Amino acid sequence: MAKRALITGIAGQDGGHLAALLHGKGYKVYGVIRGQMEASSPRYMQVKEDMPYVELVMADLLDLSSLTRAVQEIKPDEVYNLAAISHVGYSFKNPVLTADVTGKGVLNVLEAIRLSGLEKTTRFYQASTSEMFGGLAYNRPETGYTEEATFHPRSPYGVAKTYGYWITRNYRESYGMFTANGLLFNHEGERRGPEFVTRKISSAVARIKVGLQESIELGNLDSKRDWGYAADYVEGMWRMLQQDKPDDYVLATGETHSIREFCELAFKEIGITLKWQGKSVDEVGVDASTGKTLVSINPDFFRPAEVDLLLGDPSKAEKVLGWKRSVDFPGLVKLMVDHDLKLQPRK
Ligand code: NDP
Ligand code: GDR
Repeated sequence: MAKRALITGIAGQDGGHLAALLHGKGYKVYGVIRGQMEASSPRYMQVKEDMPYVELVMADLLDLSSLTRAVQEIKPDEVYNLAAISHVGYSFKNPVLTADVTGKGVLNVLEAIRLSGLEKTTRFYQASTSEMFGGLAYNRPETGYTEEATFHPRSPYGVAKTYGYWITRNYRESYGMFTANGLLFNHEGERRGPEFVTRKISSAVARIKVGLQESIELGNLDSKRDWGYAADYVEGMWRMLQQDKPDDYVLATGETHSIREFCELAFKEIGITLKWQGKSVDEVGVDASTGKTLVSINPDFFRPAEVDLLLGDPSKAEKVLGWKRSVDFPGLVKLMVDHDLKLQPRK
């Protein structure tokens, strides 16, 4: 019989990549979607069209009874908990909701499995994050964060995810559940939401190219991230649940780059060399050949506390899981800009 996988957050970036991967491996894939599952609702229609092979179930991370019902009906072999309020900036504005969904929501999924009596058979993946490390200078290993590094979360999102990480470990230690934390560094691609900086840039660059947009406003240009390609990372999630023993793994590229560098490479894809002028909030990125301003700073995008630099060390995942990312930083930028150029209307 085909293995059954239940994915929460099916409508998000990773949900789409993971559903495709598992479907390709012969799984029967179920996806949690929230809200009223009317055939006429745009989210339902979009997921159905995008992934016709996924069976959608209505549940909410805030609602234990809906999750328990879903788990009892499906009896999944594997549960991938990807649902969350995942935008760091948004979490500062909605910290209580973020704690409930991104933190306590993890407990609800674990409890749904346990209350269904499936704690010895259902394997559980938790979408943990590099945001738990915090990137502060005192706590920044030179060769990158490993599974053993200290947490110092810098946002309500990071704090909520840290609860999710520990409750996942606690259910492993308390009830012998097969639970794994993926400590994933930023991963991006053509499915990335437009509210995240990479997709905001790639989409703006494509629109600027066809004359639909003049320029782009960004926040902190100097933070650095370890950016990989999302399709590589969902392969790592699956591998974590295929091991003999449950454990926690970092997935990362081992390279770090600034938002500024992402901008430069993205504009290069459409033949523009960016030149930076001015300082602080008055800094602008201009087209080196025309002088036209293409990037400016809007302090509204600054965060009350920032994660300055993230760099991961994926040695353990490479060694134990045989995992390796296939797309490098320039390859990622190109893939995203090319994709967004194709979405633009033809003249
Ligand atoms: P997205 O923001 O693209 O997707 C998150 C999904 O969670 C959305 O589909 C959203 O549903 C769903 N969701 C939000 N609230 C609820 C709720 N109350 N009940 C049920 N579903 C809900 O995230 P990604 O795909 O990028 O990331 C997947 C997971 O991995 C997240 O948990 C994220 O925090 C984590 N992560 C992501 C990294 C990355 O770089 N992408 C790195 C490390 C961790 P809706 O569509 O209805 O809004
Ligand atoms: P991040 O991703 O916070 O790392 O969380 P995001 O793309 O939102 O920000 C990355 C960095 O870019 C800076 N930045 C901007 N960010 C956004 N969104 N919009 C802007 O205009 C902008 N300008 C500059 C930010 O300040 C930040 O330093 C992502 C999410 O997917 C999390 O769910 C996940 O856990 C982590 O990655 C790993």
